[in-house]
Amino acid sequence: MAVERSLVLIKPDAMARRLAGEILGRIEQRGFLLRAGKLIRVDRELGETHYAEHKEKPFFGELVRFITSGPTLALVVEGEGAITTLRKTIGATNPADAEPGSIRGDLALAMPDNLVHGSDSPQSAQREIALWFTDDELV
Ligand code: IDP
Ligand code: MG
Repeated sequence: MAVERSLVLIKPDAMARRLAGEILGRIEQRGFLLRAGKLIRVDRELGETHYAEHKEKPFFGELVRFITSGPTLALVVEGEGAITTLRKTIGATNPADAEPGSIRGDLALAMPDNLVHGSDSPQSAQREIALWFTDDELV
């Protein structure tokens, strides 16, 4: 499998619940490497742009309110299968369907507050990393 990069967001619910260390620990223990990181209070424009693919969904307003509700820890992680394998570590979008052992399956119950974001394809990863980070923030 190819070495890939993914945008990871430790979302405001995870920050409020003091789960940033737990979540980052699981990602690091799986073997992924941190290439960039910053704590951001997401504004409406960034939230709407990041989640633009969901603009027409009934939960879009709730989703943007959620992602702008408190600090988010944005990260770029790298490793083999950093897209698909990392999304397995994160677990299914709806925590009710997420397998025990995954981050969402162990630590979350509902949506939109499902703790963590991981890019869903190489194209999404490229778009999202460019949206959240400048080139010189990647180490
Ligand atoms: P993903 O985060 O697993 O990639 P997406 O389908 O891209 O899932 O949805 C983006 C985010 O929108 C989810 O992580 C979750 O926070 C929120 N979300 C998705 N579906 C719903 C819903 O039906 N109700 C409320 N929030 C939702
Ligand atoms: Mg998604």
